[in-house]
Amino acid sequence: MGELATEKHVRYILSVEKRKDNFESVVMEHLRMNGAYWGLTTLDLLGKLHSVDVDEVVSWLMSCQHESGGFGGNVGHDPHILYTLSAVQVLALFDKLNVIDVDKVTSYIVSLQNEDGSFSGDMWGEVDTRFSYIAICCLSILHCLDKINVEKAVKYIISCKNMDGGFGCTPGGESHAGQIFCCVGALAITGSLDLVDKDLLGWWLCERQVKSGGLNGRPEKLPDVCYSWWVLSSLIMIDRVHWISKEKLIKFILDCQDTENGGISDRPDDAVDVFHTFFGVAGLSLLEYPGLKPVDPAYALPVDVVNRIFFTKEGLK
Ligand code: GRG
Ligand code: ZN
Repeated sequence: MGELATEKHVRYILSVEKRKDNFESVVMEHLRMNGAYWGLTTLDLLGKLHSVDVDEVVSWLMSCQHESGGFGGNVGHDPHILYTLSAVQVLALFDKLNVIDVDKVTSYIVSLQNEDGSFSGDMWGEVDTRFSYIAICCLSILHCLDKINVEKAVKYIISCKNMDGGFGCTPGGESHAGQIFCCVGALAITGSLDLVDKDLLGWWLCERQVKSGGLNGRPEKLPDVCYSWWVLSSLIMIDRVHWISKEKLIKFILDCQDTENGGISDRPDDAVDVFHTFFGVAGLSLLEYPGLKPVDPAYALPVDVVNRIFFTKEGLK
C-alpha cells in the first residue's frame, strides 16, 4: 500500500489558492469561503498552516462579511449560513476570532431560526438539517448557543429521524450520510446523543463500507472519499467505529491520491479537487493515520483548535 504524499498535497493546496484562472478556480469562485476552509484545515492537519499569509487571508475573509453579519462565498456575494460557518472556522484555525463582532454574526444566525426550531440557510428560506448543524456549530464556537432555542432546534432534528436510524434534510426525507453527520454532530454539540438509537444507526452506517474498502452515502451508491468523513465521523460520535474495517478504508483513501501532482479525488483515477483532498486527509486523521493532527469529529476542526476555543482563557468569555 502507498503512503500519504504529504508534501505533494501541501503543494497542491497552495497552488490552488494562488491560481485564479484555472478551471477549478472558476467553478469555485462562488464557493471560495468554503474552499478556504477545506484547504486551510487540510494544511493545518498536515502541520503546514504556517505556509500561508494569515493577514492576507483574514483581510480577504473580512471583506466577505455583509452588513447583516453573515458572510458571502466571496467579495460582494450574498450572505449564507454555509459561508458564515466556514469564515468562523477559518478564523478559529488562525486564533483570530477576536477580529469579528460576535454579536453581529450571532444575530444573523439567530434571525435564521424558524418557529418549528429549524434553520433556513439565508433570507430566501430553504430549510435543511445542514443549516441546523451549521447554526449550532457556529454559535457553539462563538460561545453563544444560549441565543437560540436549542430545545426546539433539537426537537426539529429528531423529527428528521427515520425508521432506519438515519436522518434526512427535512421530516420524511431519505437517510443520507451527509445529513446524518449534520444531525449527529448537532446532537453531539448540544449533548443530546442519548436521543439517537446508536445500534440501529451504527448498523446503517457500517453497511456503507463496500468491497473496495470505501464508503458510500446511501445504499446501492458508489463509494466516495468524502463519505470517509460523513460516515466515519458519525460512527465515532456514536462509538461504533470498530464496526468497519479501518485498514481497508485507509487503503481506499490512499488509492485516490494523485501521487504525481498531489490532491485526492472522490474515487481512484478521478480528477482531484480541494473538497475531496480535505475529506481524505480528515478521514485519515480520524483513522489515526501517522503524522496527522487529530481532528474533532463534531466541529470538523483540529482538536488543538477546539481545545483552544473551549479550554483556554482566550476562548472563555
Ligand atoms: C464543517 C464538514 C463541515 C460541513 C458543514 C455543508 C455541511 C455542513 C454539510 C453537508 C452534508 C452533506 C449533505 C454532504 C453530502 C455531500 C454530497 C457528496 C452529496 C452528494 O449526494 P448525491 O446524492 O451523491 O448526489 P451520492 O453519493 O448519493 O451518489
Ligand atoms: Zn464526494
